Amino acid sequence: MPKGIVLKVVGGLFYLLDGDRVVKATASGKLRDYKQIPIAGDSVTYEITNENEGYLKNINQRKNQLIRPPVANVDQAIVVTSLTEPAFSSLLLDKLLVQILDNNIKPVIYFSKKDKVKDLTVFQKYFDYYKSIGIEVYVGNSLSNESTNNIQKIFKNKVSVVTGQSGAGKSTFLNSIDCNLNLKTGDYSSSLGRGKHTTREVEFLKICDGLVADTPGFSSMELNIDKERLAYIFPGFEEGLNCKFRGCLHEQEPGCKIRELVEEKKIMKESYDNYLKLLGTLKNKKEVYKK
Ligand SMILES: Nc1nc2c(ncn2[C@@H]2O[C@H](COP(=O)(O)OP(=O)(O)OP(=O)(O)O)[C@@H](O)[C@H]2O)c(=O)[nH]1
Ligand SMILES: [Mg+2]
Ligand SMILES: [Zn+2]
Repeated sequence: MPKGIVLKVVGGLFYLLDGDRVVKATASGKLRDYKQIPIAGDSVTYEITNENEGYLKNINQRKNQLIRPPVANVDQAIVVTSLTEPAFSSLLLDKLLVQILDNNIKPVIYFSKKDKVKDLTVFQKYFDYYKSIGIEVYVGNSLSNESTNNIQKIFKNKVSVVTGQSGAGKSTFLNSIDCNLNLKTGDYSSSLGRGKHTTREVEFLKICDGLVADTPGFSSMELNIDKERLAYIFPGFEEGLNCKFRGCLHEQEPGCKIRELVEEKKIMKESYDNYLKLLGTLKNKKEVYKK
């Protein structure tokens, strides 16, 4: 049976990429017969019914998946983070990184809109820090393809997804990598403090010998993870995970290696504070849930 990758899902129709052709498939039988509902990025088998039409038969097991945006089987997630409009937030960046790392996906950071920033040195500490903890970091102006030329290589033979706030510049970034994509972009609204939710659906596109999913941005997001897992996968904590106590939440526990690394400035204090904030939110959530 032929195989394909789900490029996008629109109103019950699945657009499947099989080699060079795109097949529009409906789901055979009822969707509830599937153990999972097919999402973009799924690898599926299908039956051909017409020239470019078919029935989706089966979803192959996913190697990973993100809930928001809903995509499966990606090699890397590129977090598009604007330095301004919308304003940079290291808390949001850390939150996004947590979500990606929690799903065993490799994160890459692209800081956009460097041309709009008067003094770029203000942000240098973030560029340096995220690099120092092993994350690929790029800084660019997506309106000039000159500055995104050196990023093209990361898409080669990979399945990627871009994620980030509405208005951060995800679609503009992808257009700058390949102007044939011609993705719709929208203005930043200073009264709303965010973009205008221009991209409406998750869609995989061919780019630089790879596939990339443009996705709708969001204005807020909630983490769905337990505290122990947060303490384990938080970006930058990897090196220090030999605290004295197993399951250390890196708060006030004696012999906490993470706190030592914060003291030694190997973990950025601001990022550690973000960790404590996220931990606090998760703790409160549980209490509410128990009541
Ligand atoms: N000056 C400048 N403007 C940019 C840059 N990147 C994006 N923009 C602008 O930011 C606005 C929002 O860009 P989009 O690409 O639509 O943002 P998005 O992240 O795709 O937003 P959603 O689809 O709503 O999630 C547009 O007006 C872009 O022209 C950049 O690097 N420099
Ligand atoms: Mg967009
Ligand atoms: Zn600890």
